Formats: sequence, C-alpha cells, structure tokens
Amino acid sequence: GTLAGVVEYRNVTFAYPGAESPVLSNISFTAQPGQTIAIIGSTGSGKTSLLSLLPRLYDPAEGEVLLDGVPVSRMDRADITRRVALVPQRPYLFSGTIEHNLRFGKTDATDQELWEALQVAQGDEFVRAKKNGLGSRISQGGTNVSGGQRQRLCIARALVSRPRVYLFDDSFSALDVATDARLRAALKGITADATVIIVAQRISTITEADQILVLDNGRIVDRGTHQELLETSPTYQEIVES
Ligand code: M5T
Ligand code: MG
Repeated sequence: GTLAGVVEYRNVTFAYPGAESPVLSNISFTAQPGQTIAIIGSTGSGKTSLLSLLPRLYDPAEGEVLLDGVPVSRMDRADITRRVALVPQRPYLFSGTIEHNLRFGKTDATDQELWEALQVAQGDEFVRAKKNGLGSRISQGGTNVSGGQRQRLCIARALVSRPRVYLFDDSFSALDVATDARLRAALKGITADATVIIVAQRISTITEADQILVLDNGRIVDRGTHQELLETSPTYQEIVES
C-alpha cells in the first residue's frame, strides 16, 4: 500500500485555555513520509505547543491538523497514538522495569525488538551494564537514571511502537555531540519511510533536514533547507551565530 504518515497543519492558530493571545498563529506546513522536518526558534517561540496539537494534547482554535488527510479532531486518540509517537521535551519514565517502560503502548514487542530500539537510541550499553538488564527497575519519574539515559529510553520507547510519525521535542540536546550524531545516523535507517518532525536547539542536529521551519513568536517566519536559510533568513543566521 501507499506510505501513510502525511502530516498537514493548515492555517493553525492556537491559544492556551484562558490565555488572551495565541501562542501559534496561522501555522501551515506539510510533512511527508520519508521526510525530516525540523523546527527551530528561540525559547518560548511555540515549538512544543506546535507539536502538542498532532497527538491532540490540545486542539487549535482555528485551522486544522490533518493526518493522512483526516482532521485529527475527527480521529480517536487511541488511533492517533498508534500512528504518532511523541518524545516529549521532559521525557517521562514510570515506576517499573526498563522493559515495561519500553513496551508501553506495544506490549507484543519481542526482546530482540527492544534491544534493537535501544541500540539505535544509543542506550543498549548502559542497560546491558545493569545487573538485571531489561528487568532493572526504574523509580517513579526515572530519577535513578541520568537525564541523557532517560532521553534515550524514551527515544527507544518511541521506536518500539513503530509509528508512522515521530515527533522529537528537543530529544537530542542532553546528548553530547558525538552521541547525538551516532543516534541520528542510526535513526535514519529505522525511520527511513516514516515522517519525522524534530524540534532542535543545536543547528548540527538539523542541517540535513529536508525542510527547516523557523518559528518566532508563534509564527513561521522563514522556511527552507539549511543552505537556503543561511542565505535568506536573518532570524536563522542569528540562531546559527548564537
Ligand atoms: C510557547 C506558553 C509558554 C510560552 C508559549 C507548554 C506550554 C506553554 N505555554 C503555556 O501557556 N502553557 C503550556 O502548557 O506558550 O511555549 P512553548 O511552546 O513551550 O515554547 P518552546 O517549546 O518554543 O520553548 P522552549 O523553551 O522549549 O525552547 O509563552 O509560556
Ligand atoms: Mg519546548
């Protein structure tokens, strides 16, 4: 069949409940299977808010978010969750084993699939080094693993669920540059025909993206490839130089 996972934001405006002014204004873009779309912009520009509308953590006031041509407002959340994996900016682990945390949402995954996901997420070594391996316990909130380890486990969890669409909210910034590069290289294979949307702080994380959206104060002010934006976007140049 045809590759599913087309994401389209159509003239989306969004304000948090009770807020006076919108945090996102007139956002439009399309992300196709096989593509990586990157979102960059200063803190508070609306990157996390933008991602949150696809899994319907919130619904926009105006415009539409579509998944394979269907407005997500008309889909049930379980259906969206099957197709879209969000790795949140503050990745969350719950009390239980590493295995439970990885299988969350996809209980029939094999051990081999778990290890493969860990390998891609650059998390296999530290899990293997633990006495109980996949059976090692994670405390509530994941306080007994480091921030970078937590991020990698949450990336692995997303991979285990084999979604059509991956949303990575600043998922690589707690990793050192070398680990970030290794992880993204490994990710390329496993996500090759999926749709990938990456929010990033570091330019090196997104230079190869098919399209970069530059967000400023809730608006897409510029868009293009890294090379195009270097030549045309003062906002992007500022981010590169910062
Ligand atoms: C954009 C406000 C936030 C900011 C704006 C998540 C969240 C955000 N906001 C709320 O009022 N309630 C919320 O639950 O929305 O915030 P963002 O989308 O989190 O921005 P960002 O992801 O680009 O920032 P950062 O720091 O992660 O780079 O006015 O107060
Ligand atoms: Mg954010």
